[in-house]
Amino acid sequence: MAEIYKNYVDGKWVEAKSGGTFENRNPADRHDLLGLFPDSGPEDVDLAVGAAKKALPRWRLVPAPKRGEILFRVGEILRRRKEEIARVMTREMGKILKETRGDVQEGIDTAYYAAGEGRRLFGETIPSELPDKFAMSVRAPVGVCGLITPWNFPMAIPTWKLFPALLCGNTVVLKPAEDTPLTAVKLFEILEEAGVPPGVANLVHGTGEKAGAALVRHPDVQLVSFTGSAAVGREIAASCGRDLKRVSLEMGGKNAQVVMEDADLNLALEGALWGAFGTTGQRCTATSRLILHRDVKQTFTDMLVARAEKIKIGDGSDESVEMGPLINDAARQKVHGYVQLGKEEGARLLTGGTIYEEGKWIDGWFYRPTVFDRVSPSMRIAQEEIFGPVLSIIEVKSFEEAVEVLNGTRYGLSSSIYTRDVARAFRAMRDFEAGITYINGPTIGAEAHLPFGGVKESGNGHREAGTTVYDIFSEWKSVYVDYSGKLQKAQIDNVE
Ligand code: UN1
Repeated sequence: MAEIYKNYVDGKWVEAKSGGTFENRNPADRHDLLGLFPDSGPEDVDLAVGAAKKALPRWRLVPAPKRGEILFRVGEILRRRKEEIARVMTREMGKILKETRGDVQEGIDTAYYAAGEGRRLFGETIPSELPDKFAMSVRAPVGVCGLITPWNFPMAIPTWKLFPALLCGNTVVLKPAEDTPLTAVKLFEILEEAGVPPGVANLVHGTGEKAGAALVRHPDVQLVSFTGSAAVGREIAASCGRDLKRVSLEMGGKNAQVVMEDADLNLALEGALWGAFGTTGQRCTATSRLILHRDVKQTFTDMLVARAEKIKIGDGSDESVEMGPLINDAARQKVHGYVQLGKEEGARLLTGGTIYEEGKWIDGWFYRPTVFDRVSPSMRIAQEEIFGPVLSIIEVKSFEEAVEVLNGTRYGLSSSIYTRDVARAFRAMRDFEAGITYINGPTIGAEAHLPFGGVKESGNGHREAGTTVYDIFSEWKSVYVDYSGKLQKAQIDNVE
């Protein structure tokens, strides 16, 4: 019998009202069933939002340093349970243990950061224009927040949203991706153990179409924070726009690594391999375009292909494996479809481009590391997010052309350049259209205490992580205190 998991609403573990469930299976082995999870609908979302609304008046009055102390305990428990959660995550999501440990670590770092922020959460004091008058700005919570998160970082991304939201005094409902619900259950067990009061954080499982959409549309949800595809983000933004809700979106990328002729090629090679094939290419920050200066193109391409062919594919729970499966069958079909398209568009397939099903791997969603050469910047494989281990090489003649190619997509999340020329490095920092730029590092590796997000269709102007995420989850209020004892009109009304 498969284990049956539940939603977490108002401090209790409950089934979906309909009694319906969905399966959670291991992407490395489709016969491995992790459990059944509630297939929630609008009525379940309504209960969770109701609980969050009810808990808000008390939670917003808990002093921020105290809210921070609870989050510190969350971090401590996450640290204690790191290995157990990493193993669960590898089993439900597929990425290798080193990476799932990193994913949990990002949650730990985010918890500690939020805990510290509880003793800051700064506003400003500003001198008033008038005598005997004091002016300041303070932060207030926004209200009930609906959080919708993807499967590729099953712990890190929920914590990026949840911890700052709670620290600011909001209450939340999380709808995690249906491919990775068990990691979310672990997180909520920890919130409960750390002493997050009932109703403050609620968990509703289910699909985006049913549970996610109901959360976005619920009239008592004041803020929606979503990480996922640009197509879904657009729908969410439209719905929130109509209802005048605050909405923060982190969406796709078509991130590029530039390798100039003066680069340290061995260093750039390690970066490209990690950026393109780490997490099987399923990071929003993954490297999917490699822009090579023509003077190093052939050498670098040969080095890359030789190494890509040696990557050990398999079940991520085996410590010697370097690349796990894709998340599910649909993802693999999408990746394979793009590979066919690349060939039709005239790109040259150098390696990979096939499903990997040797031996027992026939039961998982494995795909070979794939490299295309002779890709032109306008091809669809160079423009659209593939979200798999597929890297497209584009040759350029100059730094200026590299910038133009790098900027020539709808997206602008992460970017990278390998060069030894300090002037070029600074030009890249200035001219790359991206929320994140790495100099002599791959496109992945964002740290939890710096702003994370992208320009153009990668986002809608917000930044998670860093200090900036605290602006998403708080409302600014300006406060004036007049101690003159008389009516002092505003400065503009006193000017002769
Ligand atoms: C994502 O790509 O979906 O920079 C998040 C990184 C991680 C976070 C990535 N710290 O790769």
